[in-house]
Amino acid sequence: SMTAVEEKFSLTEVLSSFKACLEKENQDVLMDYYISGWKGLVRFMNSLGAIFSFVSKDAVSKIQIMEAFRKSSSGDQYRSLQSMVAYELKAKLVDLNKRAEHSNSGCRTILRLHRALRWLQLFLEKLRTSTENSKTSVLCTEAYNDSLANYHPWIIRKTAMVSFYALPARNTFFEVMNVGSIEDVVTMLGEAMPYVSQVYDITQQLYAQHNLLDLP
Ligand code: 1Q0
Repeated sequence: SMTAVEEKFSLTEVLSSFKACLEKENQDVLMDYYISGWKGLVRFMNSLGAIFSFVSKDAVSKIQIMEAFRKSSSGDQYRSLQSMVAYELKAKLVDLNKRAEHSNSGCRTILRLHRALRWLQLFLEKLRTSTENSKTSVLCTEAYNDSLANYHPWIIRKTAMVSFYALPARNTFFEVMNVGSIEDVVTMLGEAMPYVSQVYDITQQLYAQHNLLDLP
């Protein structure tokens, strides 16, 4: 059922979570805002139709894993991505070579979302610079092939590609964002995306520094 809050929901608010993620002093990426950004994105995805439920189910399960860590007795350790990495590595809570007793570590779970954030970044940038004749399925496929596809097995790539054909047209996308005119959307994305990129870059650097970019 739709609540008043859901009806007013706009992509501007969702993307502002990624701005709020970044702690001023030390550039830490704050977990609660990171999670709430993802929750907002999932709501958008759900509004695009049931065909994307295989995507949103996986995103939701990863969000839930992170929420459980945050609510656990070691919740404080998960305050930021930086503190999570330090804590899980020190306490040997990360399966580094193959999934075993720590198959759903915070580090490997966030890595999946992090890779998906790259897709989002590429897709929204393509949407921002697209023209009236651009096909969303093409923009989405290109963004996917340059990001997530590299980590997905054939069967998921195939399913993803097929579902992209069900994406609504460019204009519908702009409407669903609930930001205003196409011009307003372009302006908003131009302002908000640098924050998403910053979150992506800082996370990428953190993971590279600790050799965590290939976690199973
Ligand atoms: C807009 C349409 C959405 C298209 C999303 C493109 C990504 C497709 C990915 C399909 C794969 C999902 C199935 C599960 C994959 C997992 O195997 C994989 C790896 O995890 P694991 O535990 O098996 O190692 N999981 C992932 O790679 C994570 C995938 C999460 C994808 C979340 C994407 C959410 C994006 C939402 C934004 C939609 C709205 C954007 C624009 C708003 C405009 C109105």
